[in-house]
Amino acid sequence: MNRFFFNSIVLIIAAAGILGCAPQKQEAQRPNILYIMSDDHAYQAISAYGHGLNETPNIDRLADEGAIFTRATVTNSICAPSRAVLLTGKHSFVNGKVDNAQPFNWDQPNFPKLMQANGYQTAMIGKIHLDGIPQGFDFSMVLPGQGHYYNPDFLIDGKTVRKEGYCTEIITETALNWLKNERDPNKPFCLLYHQKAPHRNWKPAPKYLTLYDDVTFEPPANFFDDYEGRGTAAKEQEMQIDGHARWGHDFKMIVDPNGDSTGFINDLKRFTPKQREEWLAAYTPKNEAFKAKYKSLSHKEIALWKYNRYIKDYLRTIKSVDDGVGEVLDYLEQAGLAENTIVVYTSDQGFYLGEHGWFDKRFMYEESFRTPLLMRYPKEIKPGTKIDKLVQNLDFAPTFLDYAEVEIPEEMQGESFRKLVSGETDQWRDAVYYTYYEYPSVHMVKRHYGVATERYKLMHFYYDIDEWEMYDLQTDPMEMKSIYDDPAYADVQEMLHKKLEELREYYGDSDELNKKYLDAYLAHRNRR
Ligand code: SGN
Ligand code: CA
Repeated sequence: MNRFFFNSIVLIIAAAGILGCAPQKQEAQRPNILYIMSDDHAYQAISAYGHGLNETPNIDRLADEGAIFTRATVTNSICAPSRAVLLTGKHSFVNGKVDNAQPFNWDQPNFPKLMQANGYQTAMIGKIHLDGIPQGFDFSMVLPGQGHYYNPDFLIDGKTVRKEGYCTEIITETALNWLKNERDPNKPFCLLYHQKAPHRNWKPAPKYLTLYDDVTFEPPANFFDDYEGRGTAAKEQEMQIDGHARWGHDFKMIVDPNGDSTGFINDLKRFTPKQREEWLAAYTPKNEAFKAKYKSLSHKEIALWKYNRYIKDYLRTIKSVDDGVGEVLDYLEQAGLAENTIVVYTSDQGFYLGEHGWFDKRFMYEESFRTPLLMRYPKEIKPGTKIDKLVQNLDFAPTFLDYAEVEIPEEMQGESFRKLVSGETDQWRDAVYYTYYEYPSVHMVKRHYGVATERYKLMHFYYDIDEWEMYDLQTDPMEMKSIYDDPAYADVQEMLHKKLEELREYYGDSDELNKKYLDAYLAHRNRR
């Protein structure tokens, strides 16, 4: 072959690469991302975590065929801030969305925007809970605010559309339809499939209204907690199942045991006549049976009934979430997409299922600080992988960008856990930082921040109190007694204070920032 001819061939091959052949090949190899998130789904209510409460066979498939994270945590245990963190990869005090009340700035970089700019097709379907039009998505269909379980409204390209049916099922159908019919099969996709369930006030699907009717659940060992051994914040919260949950809104009584109307009837106005009829047929007999014996029950028996009504409705809504995960995983398999799709299941935070007598979240205590995290990617993650390291929701954005081969912006504060979950490294951070701001507000959980290591936790509650709490999770996994003032732990206390200061400095948090966000919060409340 003469030299000129050879060089020409090289040039032609190179040009073909630049003009599209080579990148297209590479494009086909970049993984799809299916990011499934539910709202307030406690790890205690996923059977793969082994708590024995319920069965979630479809979510469990991700752990069997991929990885389960036992100590994934959030940086701020509340809905909208958690979503802002996962999109931006930055702590609340940096992305600005510190509580549910203050506005979110969509103009800052987020991982879907970056993936979109780098050849991915992106979609957001379900609950986002961030005001404003979502940025970074080729398609978005989101619930305005909290959304409704029955016949929910959705915002599609800024327009409100009411859809008849059950929210969890509608979100699943829409996600499946997007995967099957709407997306461009020549591009890798990134789909955020985000359920509203199992958020309060737990309304099950018509087909699950009587699920668990024949079961009695035992509450956690610390359900009747008296909060001795902890500070003022634990004592003054307003999230007790027996105390703060309401007869109508939470326990689904139209008339309470004392004969007073609860207002719950208004919730049923949104239902179609058929939905209402099915609902009443399922709940009226249970409610009447309880009311008939109410006066003869002890306080403790009533508390246990409340716990059962709460946990059953909560788990019923999860059943539909798990069904949806199954449908979507089945579709990936049928369509030949399972191998090249990273599937993540997580929640915006954890939740109390009666631990300390509570529902809701917000505290840095384990049940709401932790969040479930399961992940499958057959190409890199070995089936049955278990990760105990301290990953956080802060890490999602950099992790997804890493898989998508998109440069991770300097301003993102999380770390990609790609190499951790593939087993390529076991090097990881040894402590995480936490902040919580929404106070005074519903459930009255005081402002706090803190640091957690694998074994210990230190928290500072501030604003209208100034109290420190410290826990040894090895000797006290239920966090029943603060050891902050225990002389035997003086060295640990010193170590944790040091770590806390290091992390605040590293991430850029300070008392001044706390003050700034407090002032903005109080001003926002006064305007309303
Ligand atoms: C609502 C709920 C609260 C819940 C917040 C925040 N009350 O106010 O129980 O803590 O949302 O939840 S309800 O009357 O609407 O049920 S979050 O997940 O959006 O942060
Ligand atoms: Ca939530």
